[in-house]
Amino acid sequence: MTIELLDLHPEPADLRRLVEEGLRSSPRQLPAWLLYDGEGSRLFAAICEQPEYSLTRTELALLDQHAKAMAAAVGKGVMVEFGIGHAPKVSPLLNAMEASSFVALDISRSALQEALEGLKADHPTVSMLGICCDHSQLDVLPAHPLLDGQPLVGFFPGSSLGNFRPDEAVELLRRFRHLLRGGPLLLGLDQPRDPTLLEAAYDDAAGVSAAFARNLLTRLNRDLQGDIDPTSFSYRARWQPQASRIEMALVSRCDQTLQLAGRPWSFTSGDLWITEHSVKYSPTAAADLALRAGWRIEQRWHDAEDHLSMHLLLP
Ligand code: AVI
Repeated sequence: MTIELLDLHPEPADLRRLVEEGLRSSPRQLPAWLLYDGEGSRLFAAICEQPEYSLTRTELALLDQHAKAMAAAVGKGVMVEFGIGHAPKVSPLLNAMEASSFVALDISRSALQEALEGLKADHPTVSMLGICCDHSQLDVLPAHPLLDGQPLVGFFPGSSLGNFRPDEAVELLRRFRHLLRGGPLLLGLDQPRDPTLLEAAYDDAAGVSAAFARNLLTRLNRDLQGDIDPTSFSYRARWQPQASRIEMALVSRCDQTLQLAGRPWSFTSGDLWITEHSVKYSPTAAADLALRAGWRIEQRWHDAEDHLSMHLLLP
């Protein structure tokens, strides 16, 4: 049983266009997936280990506890995980589903490779396919024997949907409905809670969240011939109650002009470069979102404190 990788990663020309669009917008903000080059994916895995960031631990425990019930509820099918990252969560589900194949998508080739190799060690009989791509732009899954004619089960854990604007989140859920060809989707979302805890989760004492945000600048320097000094930006994470989200931003420490993608970009001291939003959905808000995208929530599993839920969405 092998691991196969397909590369549908965006071309550098697309990257330049996206970055120019994002830096011309007000406030300045780029798509969150740009945070996940190899180093960004490694730093995100380190965030998941921080004591302040409980999301990953809570979700893993929830999956361990309810994998059998989830497997029974989704039925038979090839599991397709959107955005697997460095540290896969799918293991208990593969066991409970007695899976013979698994397909993972991720924007980072190195994270994808590493995640599938790690999974393979625990599931040697499962055939694995990795697709390196931006799943928010994918119109169809590529033709492949693991996918062709098979019923599919989607898996989108980690509250990653929260990193999209609500209108984009609806669009993404619609896209998944189309990609999954009538199959169900397991969607993990964390919920609004004490703002002090949330702000600490996104600005940990060890500075890993700040390093993750600054790595975006290092990545852009490398990929688009920039001269940005990452230390010329400070980092902050703020809870914005009206939008039910954490805003993560780099803040220019001084007046400066950067070179990037072959042109200058001016920042005055205090100017924001938003790196990410993380929207927190209550169960009601999640149900509303699902409905707008043509899904309905059939079932919900949550932790004891009701901070995080795994939802079963049916078309
Ligand atoms: C991947 N995603 C769900 C994380 C989150 O919680 O919004 C990204 C993250 N960024 C900084 N910390 C975590």
